[in-house]
Amino acid sequence: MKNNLFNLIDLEKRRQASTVNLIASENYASSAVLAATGSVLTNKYAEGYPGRRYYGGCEIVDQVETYAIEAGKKLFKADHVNVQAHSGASANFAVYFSFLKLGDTVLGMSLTAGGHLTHGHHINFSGKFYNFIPYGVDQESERINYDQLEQLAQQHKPKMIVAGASAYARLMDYERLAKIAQSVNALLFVDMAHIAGLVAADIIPSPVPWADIVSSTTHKTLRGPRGGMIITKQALGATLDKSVMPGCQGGPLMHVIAAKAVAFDEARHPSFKTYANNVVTNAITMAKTFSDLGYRLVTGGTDTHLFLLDLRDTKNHGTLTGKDVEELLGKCGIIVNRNTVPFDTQSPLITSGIRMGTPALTTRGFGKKEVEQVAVWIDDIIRHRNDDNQLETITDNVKKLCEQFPIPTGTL
Ligand code: DSN
Repeated sequence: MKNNLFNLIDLEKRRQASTVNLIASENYASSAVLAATGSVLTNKYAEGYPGRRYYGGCEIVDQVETYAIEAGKKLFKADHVNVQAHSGASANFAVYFSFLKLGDTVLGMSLTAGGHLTHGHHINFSGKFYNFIPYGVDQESERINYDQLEQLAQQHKPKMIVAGASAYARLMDYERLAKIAQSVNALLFVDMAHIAGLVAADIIPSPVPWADIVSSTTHKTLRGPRGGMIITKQALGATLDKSVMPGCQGGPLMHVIAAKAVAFDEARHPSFKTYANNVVTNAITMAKTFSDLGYRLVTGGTDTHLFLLDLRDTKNHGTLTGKDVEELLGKCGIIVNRNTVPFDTQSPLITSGIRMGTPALTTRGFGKKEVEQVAVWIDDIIRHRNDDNQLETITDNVKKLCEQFPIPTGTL
């Protein structure tokens, strides 16, 4: 069994090495992040917080967690940071549990507009426990409709407004969101999971000065271990910490907390700023290439690490769904995910769109030439999808490109 399992890990390593990864929420963690995640800190129980634990033997892990908290505060210029949330969804659960009562009214971006399941979708705990009112994007510009949001806030007087998205390529106006929240006495909660690395590198504006609470994952653009974190204004910190533990979680994952600290330090290195800048430049370049090839992009392009192709515009390819294209590209070694687009009539399992992001391939060292090439290959695969010879040639070329750009194993 053990051997089989390690064979599987080895196979996954090879899969990652030999495919082009365009999943906007994935990345390749450094060997220092992987080493901390795989360390003996996994053996330690440490329920509580530094200096206030329910177990003996916590004198070292206390220092680890304190280090991670301070590194997180420094990186995001934050008053208060909780590094114990196991994941982005757990972080959001803890935020709602801290500051809302069951049934409270909340505004959140709808899933088809680019929001996240935990922002009030009816099949998620958030939509079941709280009275979420969805807001969306403008039909024409496909950007957040702040006027509609303001009007919904005035009408429903929510306790909280949730901003942040999983599939929205544009910057958000945090100042306007904060003003709307203040006008109805609501808390502003921003989930910056997707963009945290770009915020850390100061490539795009930070929600931290504007929001009462900010949650994030640490493994997307931030390139750390799989996990969550929560930032609050000082006055909300004690309530939040109590909700995370003992409210929602038991023992913290000290090995992951150590890896978060490694990632926070890595993100303050000048080379991370270059990386984050390249992520956005690559996304803009790739989006423009698709646009030049005749594809329709949601909002016409991107300001961030991701963009969405709208496959409902059929002139390039006939009728194809997101599911079709995800599967087609996957066979040629290009990994993407199907995604709903604004006002999609397809289900989230089928979708009319494809989401693509550049964090992972930028870590690999892809630049302008390579991302343009990948976009052209994707177009070729779609256009020649019934020509096995063409698909075989592209698949070989994808493998060769991956060999030229191995996944870096070093630390920053
Ligand atoms: N599943 C993540 C994403 O891919 O965007 C969000 O949690």
